[in-house]
Amino acid sequence: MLFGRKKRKPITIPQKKVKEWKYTTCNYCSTGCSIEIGLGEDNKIVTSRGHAGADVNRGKLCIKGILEHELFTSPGRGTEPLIRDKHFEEFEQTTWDNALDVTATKIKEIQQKYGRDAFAVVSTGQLLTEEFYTLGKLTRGCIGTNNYDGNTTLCMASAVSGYKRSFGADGPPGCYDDFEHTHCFMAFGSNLPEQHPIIYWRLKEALEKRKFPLIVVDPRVTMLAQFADIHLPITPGTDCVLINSMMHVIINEGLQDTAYIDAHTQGFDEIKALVQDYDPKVAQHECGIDEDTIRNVARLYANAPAAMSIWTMGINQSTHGSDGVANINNLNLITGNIGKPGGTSLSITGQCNAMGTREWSSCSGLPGYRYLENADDRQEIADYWGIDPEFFPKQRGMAQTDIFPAIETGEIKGMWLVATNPMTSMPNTSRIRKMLESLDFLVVQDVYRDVETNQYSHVYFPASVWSEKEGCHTNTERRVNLISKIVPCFANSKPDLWIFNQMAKRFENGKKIKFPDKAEDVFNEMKELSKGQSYGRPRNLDISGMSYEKIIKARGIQWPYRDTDEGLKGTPRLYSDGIFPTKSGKANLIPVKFFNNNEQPCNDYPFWLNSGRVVEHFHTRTRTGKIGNCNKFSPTPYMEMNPDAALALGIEHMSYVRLTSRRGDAVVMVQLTQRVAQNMVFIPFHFHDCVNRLTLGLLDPYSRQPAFKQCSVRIQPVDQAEAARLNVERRSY
Ligand SMILES: Nc1nc2c(c(=O)[nH]1)N[C@H]1C(S)=C(S)[C@@H](COP(=O)(O)OP(=O)(O)OC[C@H]3O[C@@H](n4cnc5c(=O)[nH]c(N)nc54)[C@H](O)[C@@H]3O)O[C@H]1N2
Ligand SMILES: Nc1nc2c(c(=O)[nH]1)N[C@H]1C(S)=C(S)[C@@H](COP(=O)(O)OP(=O)(O)OC[C@H]3O[C@@H](n4cnc5c(=O)[nH]c(N)nc54)[C@H](O)[C@@H]3O)O[C@H]1N2
Ligand code: SF4
Ligand SMILES: [Mo]
Repeated sequence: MLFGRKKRKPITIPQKKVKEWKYTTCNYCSTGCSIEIGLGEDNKIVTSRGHAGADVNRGKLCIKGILEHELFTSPGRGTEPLIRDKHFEEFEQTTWDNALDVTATKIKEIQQKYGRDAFAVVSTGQLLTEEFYTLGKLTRGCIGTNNYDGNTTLCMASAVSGYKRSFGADGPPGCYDDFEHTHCFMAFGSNLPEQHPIIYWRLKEALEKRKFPLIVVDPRVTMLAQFADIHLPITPGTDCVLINSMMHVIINEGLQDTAYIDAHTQGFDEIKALVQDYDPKVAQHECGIDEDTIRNVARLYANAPAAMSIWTMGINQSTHGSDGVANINNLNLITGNIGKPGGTSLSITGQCNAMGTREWSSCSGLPGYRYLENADDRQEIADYWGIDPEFFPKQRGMAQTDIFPAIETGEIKGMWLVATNPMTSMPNTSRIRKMLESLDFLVVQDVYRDVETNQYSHVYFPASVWSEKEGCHTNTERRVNLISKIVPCFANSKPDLWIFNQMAKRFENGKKIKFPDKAEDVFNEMKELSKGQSYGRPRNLDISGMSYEKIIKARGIQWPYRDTDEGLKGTPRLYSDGIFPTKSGKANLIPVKFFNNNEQPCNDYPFWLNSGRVVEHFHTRTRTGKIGNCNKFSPTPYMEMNPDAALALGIEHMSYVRLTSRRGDAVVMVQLTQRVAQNMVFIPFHFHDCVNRLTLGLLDPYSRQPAFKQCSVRIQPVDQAEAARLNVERRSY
């Protein structure tokens, strides 16, 4: 029997006529989806699809990945190197040789006049790992500045710092497969459905097979919170109080895993003593979660045969970021939930290759998780590169968030920015603008010449993007995957690897160190450096068994994967044997005493200002701002506001308002929604001259990561016609 219209014509999607599918990996978020790009008759790209055989995404892609192939010819791409004397003059087109010569000369001039560290290099989490390793060689081995860091300080630094303090080394110990085994899932400050849609899909799949509690800690009713069994709308910045209080309940009720604690951890007595101060009766007033809920969640977590936590920026971007991570690790250690299926402390990484930069870029040390502070590590790398170990500093220099203020004090005179856009992404825009304006020399290396930061540069290097080049990424679950070169480089843009190699030739040590042209040869160097022992135990970050061929065949391999390993699987979990890369082999339990040092709402600035992301945009919109559908979903800077709070101020849905903080002001459109509480507003940070004009960005003492999500503002109505005009002017894309 037929239903519906008799002559219904089924919707048909026109055939795309794909001649060949090419393998690559997504270059936006850290989920690490495998993509196949379809080439038509004339080798032009006609479509993309998720790779059905890839374990990460199993054929799925999100809205960004599916349209990523439109990037190659998107507007604003850099075509030729550009140069000018002063940042306010017009650019002139120049040759690569001249742009590189001028830059090398300027770097040397600044270093001779003011010292080696007066020139800073700031990179990203979005290059290929081979490029990161090469930039590290260039910066640490040739240029020799110690003020070298990346935007991962805005993003993952707290996770790195917390992992190192708890386990002795960086590296997320869990994997997506843990969803299939867990009996209790707790997410802190992470909005998976929007920010890691395919990780969320993996979680949903697991939940559909077998129900387990989903607990979400987030001051905002995010999409993940809407799907949660228990939502804890925490007072901003107080996650450590909640976790201490959960541990209070667990320890006082004897729910901890004493056998695991005794065998694999140190410091339990200190934790036990500290959490006595965090009785839920008291803690509830500080963290905003009622005492019964704290007890209930603590019991659920501790009684589960396997429980896991994930977290993202709600934890990392905080003055207690590193402590928050250490405390999540504490919770998992005392309940015996590390390294077992479904029991883990899994930091969800941000950018596509934030892991690659942590592993290989030498930003915070030397390649392969080696330390500048360790003489053996310095010697080993100096020998491998063929230079004098005395060329290396003996301790790490400044982080990105300290490098910028050092421009104000005159310590930093020149800077090279690679694939990052601080004019939009750093806190307190007007201060950042003044810093960039006052540099003697700024070189910007970006795929787009219209990126806001390029307004302040003296030299611009046009870089090639994503599948215009070849190399690896590492995703959230330590999976190394391959980006293949599928299209030629756009115009006269060059791969970042090429740019670094050319620059190396202009420095003395560049003649001593090998700088291979081919990405795979660079990968082979990294493989060699990943082998062997670290502090008397086999190195975890071991990729010596991998090759490009094997990676494609497996659609990504998780490290450690040693040259003695059989099969293509890699290692899904770290620390399954309960042995940690610390001196004693035991994990550290770290007591976290909480004190509230955030800017808090007050009479003058009565609202919490929270910021983050939406699914359709990536960061500062250099890419998604230009790709059809992505920008159509949210083309305008906007703010989520509670309807009752708006009513009290006479503010209407879809009207413009002005926000003012102690730093500056911003005009945005209001979206009324119950997602935010009456005393809070939320603004996606994707728009230039918007939320980061307002943010304070106090720094975490360990990681130097800014607290992007906690500061205070006031809100006033504005002249609607003027605001609309301003908004049109601002929408430059
Ligand atoms: N679509 C899209 N996806 C992305 C990105 C993107 O730009 N667009 N960027 C990638 C990158 S680099 C990153 S780092 C990740 C970020 O991924 P997420 O961290 O998931 O995203 P955010 O929206 O920054 O912040 C997550 C949540 O933290 C909450 N939060 C704020 N303050 C607190 C607090 O004090 N405690 C707790 N528990 N939560 C709090 C916010 O309300 C917000 O919902 O996303 C990655 N994926
Ligand atoms: N208020 C607020 N601010 C935030 C955050 C927040 O939650 N709230 N989140 C912070 C976080 S977690 C992050 S990660 C940062 C991100 O901050 P940014 O790194 O400044 O943001 P992006 O827009 O990703 O900048 C990357 C640049 O690299 C370019 N690019 C892409 N691929 C390549 C390539 O292969 N080669 C080269 N040379 N260039 C390339 C892009 O065009 C883009 O201009 O923002 C931070 N800022
Ligand atoms: S989930 Fe992340 S990695 Fe996967 S397609 Fe979307 S942006 Fe790309
Ligand atoms: Mo990030």
